[in-house]
Amino acid sequence: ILGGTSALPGAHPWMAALYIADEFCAGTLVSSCWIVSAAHCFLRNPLKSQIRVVLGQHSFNDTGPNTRTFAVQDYILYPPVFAALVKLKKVEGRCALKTPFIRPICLPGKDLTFPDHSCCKISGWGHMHEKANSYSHLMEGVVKIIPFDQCSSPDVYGSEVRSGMLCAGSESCVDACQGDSGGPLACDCDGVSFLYGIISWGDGCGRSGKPGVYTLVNYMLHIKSIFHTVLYAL
Ligand code: 4AZ
Repeated sequence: ILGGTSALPGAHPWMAALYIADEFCAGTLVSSCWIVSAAHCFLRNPLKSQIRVVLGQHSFNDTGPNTRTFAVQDYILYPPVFAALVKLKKVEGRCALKTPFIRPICLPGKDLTFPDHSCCKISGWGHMHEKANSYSHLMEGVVKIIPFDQCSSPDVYGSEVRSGMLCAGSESCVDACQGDSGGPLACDCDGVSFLYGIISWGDGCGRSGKPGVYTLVNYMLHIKSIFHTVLYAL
């Protein structure tokens, strides 16, 4: 995350750290056994045995008394909107148990939409500058939803942004960067946080006129019945 601030431990208890072979991505815990992430983290077809998911993590690559590490039972990709679902392998019959540092985020119902210019939060362990070469402790920042017509105009991303995606950015250059993808764009409604977007891609990080692009979670839930079946059948 660029231009953000340090998150307090436990402030984003749905954050998942995905160690995938020699790559790193974020993800979001949406129920005890399921993580939502980004498909491009899996495009080299990693073996399930090459993936570890750490919940309750504060600093990159750091486990401790508040973290729980899981192997992966399975993963499902939906490349058209760059989404992935990851199922955790149970330990003694269970996946994630709630703690002050581990808790799922709410999924939006199809009627929950946040209007243009809404402020939402991003968080992650990704690069803090476009040319950084290390990951960080958990950072957070606020970004604003940008009208689709603006983001799909030729001087921004043109037809690279499609339906099922949303753009968000900030005048103060808060943005996601490498290592943040798969993590949440969390929007609050009446004090409850919802997983509204998945950090996905963008032209660099924090460049003016080049906002971050996110997978629109309610779109993916409602066009792709497998996601709906998997995620709402829990
Ligand atoms: C990445 O490489 C990445 N500025 C994620 C988000 C953005 C850029 C790169 C958006 O994972």
